[in-house]
Formats: sequence, C-alpha cells, structure tokens
Amino acid sequence: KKIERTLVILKPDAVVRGLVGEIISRFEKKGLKIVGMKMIWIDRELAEKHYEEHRGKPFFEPLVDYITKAPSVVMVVEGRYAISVVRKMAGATDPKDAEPGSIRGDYGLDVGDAIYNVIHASDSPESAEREINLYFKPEELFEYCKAADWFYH
Ligand code: YYY
Ligand code: MG
Repeated sequence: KKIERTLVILKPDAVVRGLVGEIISRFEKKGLKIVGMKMIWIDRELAEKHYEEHRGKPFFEPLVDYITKAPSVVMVVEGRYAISVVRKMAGATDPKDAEPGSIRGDYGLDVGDAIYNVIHASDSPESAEREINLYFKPEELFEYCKAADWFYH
C-alpha cells in the first residue's frame, strides 16, 4: 500500500494571503490525513537547517528572509504515496511554470528576491524523515481513524 508521511509547510505568503484553509482543504479532499499541524514563526536557525542543501546558492539568504518573514503553518500529511502525491499537488518550484490545478499554479505568481511559492513539500523519503523530525516531536504526531478508513482498509 505504501503509506507515507511527508512534511508540508504553508509558507508565510500562504498565511498572510489567507490561503491556509483552502490549501488544507485540498489535502483533505484528496484523501490525505493530517497527522500533525501547528503554526510556528520559523527563525533563521531553523530556516538555515531546513534549507541546508541550498546553503551558498545565490537565493539562499533571500529564501531564509522569505520563510522567516511571517508565521508558517507546518503539517505532516499521511497517505498512499503521500510524498510524490503532495509534490505533484504542489507543482513546479517557480509558480509561473507550475500547472494550473496545482497549488503553486493556482495561488502563486509574484516573487520577491527569492521565489515565493506558497508551499513546501518534502521531495523524498529521506528528506521527509529529516524534515518531519526538524519540526515535530513524536508526541505531536497522531494515529487516528478517519470516517472512510473502514472502507479502504
Ligand atoms: O523543492 P522546491 O521547493 O520545489 O525547490 P528547491 O529547488 O528545493 O528550492 C527550495 C526553495 O528555494 C524554493 O521553494 C524556492 C527557493 N528558490 C529560489 O528562491 N530560487 C531558485 N532559483 C530556486 C529555489
Ligand atoms: Mg526542495
């Protein structure tokens, strides 16, 4: 069945533009399960850790500025092939290239010094595990049944 967990961040632009509810709603409708969620104001230390693979690139500092500019909503989303499914739902990195129907394709366009693209989603099982541990303690993640679970499982 390949049930996976992935880290999603509704970035500061999603929060200040009032897109949080709409984006969460997409994951719910898709059949994904939210197993952890909170609002946090990511600080520079956490941002630099999160994006350490990009350290030294020209967009690194602007990216850290962007992600620390206002609060974010971080969540762990669970479901069948959740990592690749949520990446597809997010769409291409640059919102001008992202397909309509994807989150970045539907909600983003303007960019700042960095690419402001509304959402982060883990890109592999290894990054999902690393990123989930960066933002959540084990006791902040929950196992529970949703109404349709009896139907599929
Ligand atoms: O995984 P994803 O978020 O789609 O893109 P990455 O290549 O990992 O880059 C992380 C983050 O950095 C991206 O969401 C926006 C920003 N960024 C940028 O501002 N300018 C670039 N040329 C590439 C990425
Ligand atoms: Mg990435």
